[in-house]
Amino acid sequence: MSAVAQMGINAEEQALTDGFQLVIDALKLNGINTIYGVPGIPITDLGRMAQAAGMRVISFRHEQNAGNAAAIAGFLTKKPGICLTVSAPGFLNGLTALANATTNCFPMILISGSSEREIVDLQQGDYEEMDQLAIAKPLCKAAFRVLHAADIGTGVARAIRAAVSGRPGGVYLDLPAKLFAQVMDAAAGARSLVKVIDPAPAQIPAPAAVKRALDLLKSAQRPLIILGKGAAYAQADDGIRELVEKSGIPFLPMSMAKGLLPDTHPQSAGAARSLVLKDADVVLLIGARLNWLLSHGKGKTWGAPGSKQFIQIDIEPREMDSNVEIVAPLVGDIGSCVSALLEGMGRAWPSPPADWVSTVTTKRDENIAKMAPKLMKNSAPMDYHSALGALRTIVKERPDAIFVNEGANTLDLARGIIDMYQPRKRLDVGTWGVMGIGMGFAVGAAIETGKPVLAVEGDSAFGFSGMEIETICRYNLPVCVVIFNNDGIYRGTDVNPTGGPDVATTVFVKGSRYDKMIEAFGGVGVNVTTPDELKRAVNVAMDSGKPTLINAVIDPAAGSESGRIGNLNPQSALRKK
Ligand SMILES: Cc1ncc(C[n+]2csc(CCOP(=O)(O)OP(=O)(O)O)c2C)c(N)n1
Ligand SMILES: [Mg+2]
Repeated sequence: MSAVAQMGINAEEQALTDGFQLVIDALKLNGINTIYGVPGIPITDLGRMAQAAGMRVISFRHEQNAGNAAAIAGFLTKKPGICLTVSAPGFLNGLTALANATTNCFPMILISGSSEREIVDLQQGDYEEMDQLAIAKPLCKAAFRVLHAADIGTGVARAIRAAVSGRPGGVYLDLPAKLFAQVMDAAAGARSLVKVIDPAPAQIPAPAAVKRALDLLKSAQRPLIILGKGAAYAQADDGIRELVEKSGIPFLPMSMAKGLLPDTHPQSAGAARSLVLKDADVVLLIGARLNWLLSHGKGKTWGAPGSKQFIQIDIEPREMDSNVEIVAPLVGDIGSCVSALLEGMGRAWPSPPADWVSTVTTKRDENIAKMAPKLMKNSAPMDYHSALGALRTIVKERPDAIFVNEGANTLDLARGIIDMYQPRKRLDVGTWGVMGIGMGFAVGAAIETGKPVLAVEGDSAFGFSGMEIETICRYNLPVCVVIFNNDGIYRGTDVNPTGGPDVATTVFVKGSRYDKMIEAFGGVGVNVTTPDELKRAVNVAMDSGKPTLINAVIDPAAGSESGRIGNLNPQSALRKK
């Protein structure tokens, strides 16, 4: 072939684009610059090309952890986090994270490669054959498949809108292998892309609904504000703080709303939870759902039947009345609803009755004082309180670090003991109480925020995503993992009732040294047995920013069954304890 003819072909190639490139261009056009995933057929080259195109492509050891990283990226940034997987098994591994994201209202998009439609639909046994779209549909907010390169722009745009508009959630985007190799004219390809304008439009509450809510709130004798993780997601931090402070009403943060206002705020009722839930007469829910975490808004926790009236702010109209009657529903996005309430409150909003406020603060201060001595013990073996007492000081001194937390006792006690000072710094097991979010959340949070991460993990909880410490070392992320090692699930002391050679179902190898695991990947491992040693080791890790894993030896007898939710274990009348 002549040199001139060769040049002609090159020029022609330059004027073409393909499915791989269009997916990357569509994401970048919409400001999405990070992908979390695991490579393999048919998406290996997609990851390579995305990296070559300047995107951050973070490869994990298991898709569930990549999915959790994407989900928490969505929570922290209000942009959908992207998880990229291979077909069938990789897709299924990512699906747990997608379902969990949807349950928690985190915007994410699971993009999975899939096998050839012709073969899948005839069930002829293709490589990693699975009808992924059908399987994903009931587990997420929306699911789409793109068959033609010219539709990639529309597919990505629809996925983004579905993930972040209204109540955020998980979206599945199915991209069959053949799509990536499809070639089309580059100019037509560029024109086919869609930049999503205003992906999460404000939803303004109706004035009558705002008035109804304020009238009820004003009439309250014992008002309470409950902040949920939706309030944290909204990034309406200043407005929410102003609303709480202007109203003078005690507030209770749900777990991932901690720090929206500091836990040390004078109006915080965090340490008087039982009292405020039982005795409040009007409750304003801001981005918090009346699910199991709030005992469904009824029963013993909530005091006398009929003693409560609820005002609820939620972007999803169908959330109203899901568990109990909502007397004043306020449907809209949280930022707009809070602004409308503030405006309606005017200048002269009356303070809540002083005896209510002082009852709450007295109870809170009593409970805090009761707890204090337990947090100060410096002995071995550590119990949860003494170990958490050490970490509590560290978080106070480093309020902008991100705190990731999972486990049973390790979770429930840390939630109560560790005060948070800034919004969106506490990331945990969320609505499902799922184990396995730890390392995915830690990686996602470190990548998205650039802040140091402190992940406090039960030894069981850690095991669900533990292999990702290699990922943390590979990307040299400023993550310090502390494992509360009590030799098992809830406790390390159970015995096999038969006396047989198998250990009990809830216990692990005694005296495990998780710190040695990270050394295999060049990270720093430390074994600690006292709160002072723990404090020292965490401070060194946080100062250095080096990937660190601290094995914190906890008394195997210290925990209780299922942490704080042992009451949810079914009890048969036949089973004597
Ligand atoms: C995916 C998943 N599997 C199982 C569970 C049940 N579960 C709840 S807490 C927990 C582990 C608790 O042990 P650990 O993390 O060591 O915390 P500890 O109470 O011992 O401090 C398990 C397995 C769950 N919540 N999620
Ligand atoms: Mg444990």
